[in-house]
Amino acid sequence: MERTFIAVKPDGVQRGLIGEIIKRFETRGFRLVASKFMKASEDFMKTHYLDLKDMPFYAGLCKYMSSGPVFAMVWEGQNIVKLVRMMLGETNPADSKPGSIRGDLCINIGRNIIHGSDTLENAKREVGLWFKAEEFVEYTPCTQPFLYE
Ligand code: IDP
Ligand code: MG
Repeated sequence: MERTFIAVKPDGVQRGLIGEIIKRFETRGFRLVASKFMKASEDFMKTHYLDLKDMPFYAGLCKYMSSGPVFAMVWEGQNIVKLVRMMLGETNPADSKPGSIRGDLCINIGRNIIHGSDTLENAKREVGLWFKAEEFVEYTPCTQPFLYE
């Protein structure tokens, strides 16, 4: 089992898309293990996006991501990092296929409504950055034998 970090960005929250986004991961069969509604600081977002520090959009991205609330989540499932990235679509919604979250719900690269970790290594780093150990809820979902052989 893998875990990945997913966040509905401030534009997704403002547009009332938290429910629609959660629904897609729930119906896929993934298991929610932690979540919180919060406003991140600009410094926190600079740490989160440190890999992109040399990009021209870095400052604007971090300012935007800290401008309003985000809905932060950790989800669990087999091969989840890769599968969630496929469900997100491309970074640019204009290149995202219909059926993907970005391909169905947004238009512009700077307002692409959702974040999802891109590699298992980054997922571990991001989960640890956003959540403390006591914020994880342990439970056994009754669906496990019907989702996994
Ligand atoms: P990802 O979110 O698909 O992993 P990254 O390359 O990690 O894409 O970029 C992080 C975020 O930075 C994107 O989701 C998007 O919000 C923003 N971003 C990426 N490229 C551009 C750009 O060319 N202009 C404006 N914002 C961008
Ligand atoms: Mg990324």
